[in-house]
Amino acid sequence: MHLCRSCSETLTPIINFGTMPIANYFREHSDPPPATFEMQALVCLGCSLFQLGDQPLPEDMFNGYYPFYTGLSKHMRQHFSSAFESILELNQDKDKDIFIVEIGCNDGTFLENALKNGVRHLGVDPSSNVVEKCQSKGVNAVKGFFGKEMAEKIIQNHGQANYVFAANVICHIPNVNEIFINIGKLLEHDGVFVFEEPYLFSMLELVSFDQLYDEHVFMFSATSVKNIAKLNNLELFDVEKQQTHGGSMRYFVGKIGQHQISRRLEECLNYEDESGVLNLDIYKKFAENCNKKKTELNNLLDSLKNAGKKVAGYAATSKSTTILNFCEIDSNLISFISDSTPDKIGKITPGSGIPIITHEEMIIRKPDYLVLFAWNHQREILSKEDRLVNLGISWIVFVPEVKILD
Ligand code: DWN
Repeated sequence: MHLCRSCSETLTPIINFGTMPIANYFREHSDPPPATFEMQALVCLGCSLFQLGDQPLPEDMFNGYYPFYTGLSKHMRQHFSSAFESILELNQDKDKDIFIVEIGCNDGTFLENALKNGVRHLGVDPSSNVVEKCQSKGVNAVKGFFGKEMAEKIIQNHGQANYVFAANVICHIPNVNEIFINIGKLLEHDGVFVFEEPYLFSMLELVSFDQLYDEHVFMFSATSVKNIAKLNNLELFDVEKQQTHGGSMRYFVGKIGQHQISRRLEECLNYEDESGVLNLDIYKKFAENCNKKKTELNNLLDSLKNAGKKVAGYAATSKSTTILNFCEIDSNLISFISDSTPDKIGKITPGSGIPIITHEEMIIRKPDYLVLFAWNHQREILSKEDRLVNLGISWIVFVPEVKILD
C-alpha cells in the first residue's frame, strides 16, 4: 500500500509499467547495468496528486553524470528567455535590487538571462557536470539538493529571494511538502515561487505516458498544486498554460493573502473539477489507452520489420526509456537511435540496449523510418531535419497517436 507523498491518504493504483531502469543511465556496454525499480502510477483521490509509487535513490539519478542539457534546444532557449521576461514583469518596483533563485538550474539556460540583465541570481543543481557548465558561462550556481540546509545557506549568504524559479524540476522531488516549506522560508513576504511542469491533463489527453519515468515522480494539476501549497502555508494564485513538453502548466505560488487569486486559476480549477480530476474513471481510461498505444506501436514496428524495413529512432530522450521498456522494444526492432548530445554517443539505451549514434552517422546508415522520441520538439526537429524526407526517410510518431507521418 502506498500513501500520498503530500496529504498521506491511501493511493489508488492506476497502471503498472513494470520494471524500469534509471531513465538517463546511458552506458557503455562494459559499464554495470542500471539500477531498476517497479514503475507503478497511482493517484490520490484525496488531493488529486498523480504520482509514482516508488522511485530510485536520488543519487542514482542525479550525480556527476547527468546527460541532459536544456540549452541544446533552440526552442527551449527562447522559451526560457521569455520565462525570464515574464518574471521581471511580476516586479512592480523597477528600481528594486531583485534576487532570483533557480532550483535545478541545469546548464544555466534560464539564468543566463539574469546574468545578461545584471539581475542577482543563484542556481542550485545536484549534478556537478551541469553546475560546471553554468560556472563556465559566468552563471552563479552551486552543487547540491535543494532542502532546509540549502535554503538556510542561501538566506545567510544572499538574503531572501524575491523569486524562486524551477522548470521541470519540482516533479522530480519526492518530498514535495518539505520543498514547499523551504521555498516558503526562502521567499520574501511578497515573493513568488514560479514553476512549470508537464501538465496532468495534457498527459491524459495525449496518452503521453512516457512523461513518467524514475525522475518524474509527480504529474501535477492546478488542483493538486493548490492543495500542496495550502498544506504548507502557501497559496497558488495563478496558472498559465505552456506549449512545452506537449502541454505544461506554469504555477505561481506566494504567501497566503499576498497576491490576488486570478480568474485564470479559477477557470482552470473549474475545468479540472468538471473533467473529473478526483474521479477514478479518467485514470482508468488513461491506463486502457496506454496499453492500447503499446499494442499499436508494437504492431507497426513488427509489420515494418516483417516487410524488411530498417527502423531507427531519433533522440535518446529520458522519455524513450519508458516507451522502449514498457513496449519491450530492443535493437531487433529499432537498430539504433541518433542523438545530438555528445555524452550519449557510443552508449546504449537503459534496459533496451539500443546503440546511440550521431545524427550524421544516422544519415549515412539511412534507415527507412525514424521513430521520433523527442515528440515534444516535433516542430523544431522536423523543420531542421527536412533533408531526411528528401532522402526517403519517413517519420513515425506515437503522440498523440501511433502513425507514419505523411
Ligand atoms: O524533465 C526533464 C526534461 C525537461 O528534459 C528531464 N528529467 C530530462 C529531459 O527529458 P528528455 O530527455 O525526455 O528531454 P527532451 O528535451 O525531450 O530530449 C532531449 C534529448 O533529445 C537529448 O538527448 C537531445 C535530443 N535532441 C536531439 O537529438 N535533437 C533534442 C533536440 C531538440 C534535437 O533537435
